Amino acid sequence: MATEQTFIMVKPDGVQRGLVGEIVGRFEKRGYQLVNAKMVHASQEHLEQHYADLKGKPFFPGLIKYMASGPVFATVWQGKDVVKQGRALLGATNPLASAPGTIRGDFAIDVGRNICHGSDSVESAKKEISLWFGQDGSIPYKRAVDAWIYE
Ligand code: DAT
Ligand code: MG
Repeated sequence: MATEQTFIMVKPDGVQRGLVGEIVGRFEKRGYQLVNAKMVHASQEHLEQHYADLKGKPFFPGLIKYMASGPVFATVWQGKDVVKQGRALLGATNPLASAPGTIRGDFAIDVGRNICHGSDSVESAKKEISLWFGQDGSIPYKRAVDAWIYE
Protein backbone atom coordinates (compact mmCIF):
# COMPACT_ATOMS: atom_id res chain seq x y z
CA MET A 1 0.00 0.00 0.00
CA ALA A 2 1.28 3.46 -0.90
CA THR A 3 2.49 5.72 1.89
CA GLU A 4 2.30 9.01 0.00
CA GLN A 5 1.58 12.00 2.22
CA THR A 6 0.22 15.50 1.66
CA PHE A 7 -0.08 18.70 3.66
CA ILE A 8 -3.64 20.06 3.90
CA MET A 9 -4.35 23.28 5.79
CA VAL A 10 -7.62 24.94 6.75
CA LYS A 11 -6.88 28.66 6.27
CA PRO A 12 -7.93 31.37 8.78
CA ASP A 13 -11.28 31.95 7.02
CA GLY A 14 -12.04 28.22 7.12
CA VAL A 15 -11.28 28.12 10.85
CA GLN A 16 -13.38 31.24 11.53
CA ARG A 17 -16.28 29.87 9.50
CA GLY A 18 -16.33 26.60 11.46
CA LEU A 19 -15.30 24.46 8.49
CA VAL A 20 -12.47 22.48 10.12
CA GLY A 21 -14.69 19.46 10.81
CA GLU A 22 -16.24 19.58 7.34
CA ILE A 23 -12.85 19.65 5.60
CA VAL A 24 -11.25 17.01 7.83
CA GLY A 25 -14.41 14.90 7.45
CA ARG A 26 -14.22 14.87 3.66
CA PHE A 27 -10.68 13.46 3.74
CA GLU A 28 -11.64 10.93 6.42
CA LYS A 29 -14.74 9.81 4.55
CA ARG A 30 -12.79 9.39 1.31
CA GLY A 31 -10.62 6.90 3.20
CA TYR A 32 -7.47 8.90 3.77
CA GLN A 33 -5.62 8.55 7.05
CA LEU A 34 -4.94 11.54 9.32
CA VAL A 35 -1.35 11.22 10.52
CA ASN A 36 -0.79 14.64 12.12
CA ALA A 37 -2.74 17.82 13.00
CA LYS A 38 -2.38 21.04 14.96
CA MET A 39 -3.69 24.59 15.22
CA VAL A 40 -1.10 27.29 14.55
CA HIS A 41 -1.21 31.07 14.42
CA ALA A 42 1.66 31.36 11.95
CA SER A 43 4.09 34.27 11.75
CA GLN A 44 4.50 36.35 8.57
CA GLU A 45 8.06 34.93 8.19
CA HIS A 46 6.79 31.34 8.39
CA LEU A 47 4.07 32.06 5.83
CA GLU A 48 6.54 33.80 3.51
CA GLN A 49 8.56 30.58 3.61
CA HIS A 50 5.46 28.47 2.95
CA TYR A 51 4.55 30.64 -0.06
CA ALA A 52 8.17 31.37 -1.17
CA ASP A 53 7.34 30.33 -4.76
CA LEU A 54 4.77 33.15 -5.01
CA LYS A 55 7.04 35.95 -3.78
CA GLY A 56 6.84 38.84 -6.27
CA LYS A 57 3.22 38.15 -7.29
CA PRO A 58 0.98 41.23 -6.91
CA PHE A 59 -1.29 39.38 -4.45
CA PHE A 60 1.61 38.14 -2.27
CA PRO A 61 1.43 40.83 0.50
CA GLY A 62 -2.35 40.42 0.78
CA LEU A 63 -2.00 36.63 0.86
CA ILE A 64 0.50 36.76 3.74
CA LYS A 65 -1.64 39.25 5.69
CA TYR A 66 -4.74 37.05 5.27
CA MET A 67 -2.88 33.88 6.23
CA ALA A 68 -1.44 35.58 9.34
CA SER A 69 -4.82 37.05 10.35
CA GLY A 70 -5.77 34.08 12.55
CA PRO A 71 -4.99 30.48 13.36
CA VAL A 72 -4.89 27.80 10.69
CA PHE A 73 -5.49 24.08 11.12
CA ALA A 74 -2.52 22.18 9.71
CA THR A 75 -2.88 18.49 8.85
CA VAL A 76 -0.96 15.64 7.23
CA TRP A 77 -2.84 12.95 5.31
CA GLN A 78 -1.62 9.62 4.05
CA GLY A 79 -2.81 7.22 1.37
CA LYS A 80 -2.68 6.18 -2.25
CA ASP A 81 -2.33 9.17 -4.66
CA VAL A 82 -3.25 11.51 -1.78
CA VAL A 83 -1.41 14.57 -3.19
CA LYS A 84 -3.38 14.66 -6.45
CA GLN A 85 -6.63 13.40 -4.91
CA GLY A 86 -6.28 15.97 -2.11
CA ARG A 87 -6.12 18.79 -4.67
CA ALA A 88 -9.18 17.31 -6.39
CA LEU A 89 -11.09 17.28 -3.08
CA LEU A 90 -10.18 20.97 -2.53
CA GLY A 91 -11.17 22.11 -6.03
CA ALA A 92 -9.61 24.77 -8.29
CA THR A 93 -7.57 27.64 -6.78
CA ASN A 94 -10.28 30.11 -7.81
CA PRO A 95 -13.52 28.95 -6.15
CA LEU A 96 -15.52 30.40 -9.05
CA ALA A 97 -13.86 27.75 -11.22
CA SER A 98 -14.32 24.96 -8.65
CA ALA A 99 -16.97 22.36 -9.36
CA PRO A 100 -19.80 21.91 -6.84
CA GLY A 101 -18.94 18.89 -4.73
CA THR A 102 -15.41 20.17 -4.11
CA ILE A 103 -14.59 21.97 -0.85
CA ARG A 104 -13.95 25.34 -2.51
CA GLY A 105 -16.84 24.83 -4.93
CA ASP A 106 -19.19 24.24 -2.01
CA PHE A 107 -17.94 26.79 0.54
CA ALA A 108 -16.00 29.65 -1.12
CA ILE A 109 -16.36 32.44 -3.68
CA ASP A 110 -13.24 34.67 -3.77
CA VAL A 111 -9.74 33.38 -4.64
CA GLY A 112 -8.32 35.40 -1.74
CA ARG A 113 -10.66 33.59 0.70
CA ASN A 114 -10.49 30.05 -0.65
CA ILE A 115 -10.47 28.42 2.83
CA CYS A 116 -7.95 25.62 2.29
CA HIS A 117 -4.49 24.72 1.05
CA GLY A 118 -3.16 21.48 -0.41
CA SER A 119 0.34 20.52 -1.56
CA ASP A 120 0.71 20.55 -5.36
CA SER A 121 3.30 17.72 -5.67
CA VAL A 122 4.92 14.97 -3.63
CA GLU A 123 8.06 17.12 -3.43
CA SER A 124 6.19 20.22 -2.14
CA ALA A 125 4.31 18.00 0.32
CA LYS A 126 7.60 16.82 1.83
CA LYS A 127 8.86 20.41 2.14
CA GLU A 128 5.57 21.68 3.62
CA ILE A 129 5.23 18.82 6.13
CA SER A 130 8.77 19.49 7.30
CA LEU A 131 8.17 23.29 7.48
CA TRP A 132 4.96 22.95 9.53
CA PHE A 133 5.70 19.84 11.60
CA GLY A 134 9.51 19.64 11.70
CA GLN A 135 11.16 16.29 12.29
CA ASP A 136 8.01 14.57 13.60
CA GLY A 137 6.26 14.93 10.25
CA SER A 138 3.75 12.20 10.95
CA ILE A 139 2.61 9.82 13.65
CA PRO A 140 2.49 6.33 12.12
CA TYR A 141 -0.24 3.95 13.23
CA LYS A 142 -2.00 0.91 11.77
CA ARG A 143 -5.65 1.20 10.79
CA ALA A 144 -7.77 -1.93 10.83
CA VAL A 145 -10.12 -0.34 8.28
CA ASP A 146 -7.40 -0.23 5.59
CA ALA A 147 -8.31 -3.78 4.58
CA TRP A 148 -11.78 -2.41 3.64
CA ILE A 149 -10.42 0.59 1.71
CA TYR A 150 -7.52 -0.94 -0.24
CA GLU A 151 -7.71 -4.23 -2.18
P1 DAT B 1 -3.28 26.79 -4.67
O1 DAT B 1 -3.66 27.28 -3.29
O2 DAT B 1 -4.47 26.24 -5.40
O3 DAT B 1 -2.11 25.84 -4.66
P2 DAT B 1 -1.41 28.80 -5.61
O4 DAT B 1 -0.34 28.00 -4.94
O5 DAT B 1 -1.20 29.19 -7.04
O6 DAT B 1 -2.83 28.06 -5.53
O7 DAT B 1 -1.66 30.14 -4.79
C1 DAT B 1 -1.65 30.12 -3.37
C2 DAT B 1 -2.78 30.97 -2.86
O8 DAT B 1 -2.58 32.31 -3.28
C3 DAT B 1 -4.16 30.59 -3.40
O9 DAT B 1 -4.75 29.55 -2.66
C4 DAT B 1 -4.90 31.87 -3.25
C5 DAT B 1 -3.84 32.92 -3.54
N1 DAT B 1 -3.90 33.33 -4.94
C6 DAT B 1 -3.48 32.62 -6.02
N2 DAT B 1 -3.70 33.29 -7.16
C7 DAT B 1 -4.28 34.46 -6.78
C8 DAT B 1 -4.76 35.60 -7.49
N3 DAT B 1 -4.69 35.67 -8.82
N4 DAT B 1 -5.32 36.61 -6.77
C9 DAT B 1 -5.40 36.55 -5.42
N5 DAT B 1 -4.96 35.50 -4.69
C10 DAT B 1 -4.41 34.48 -5.36
MG1 MG C 1 -0.13 26.15 -4.16
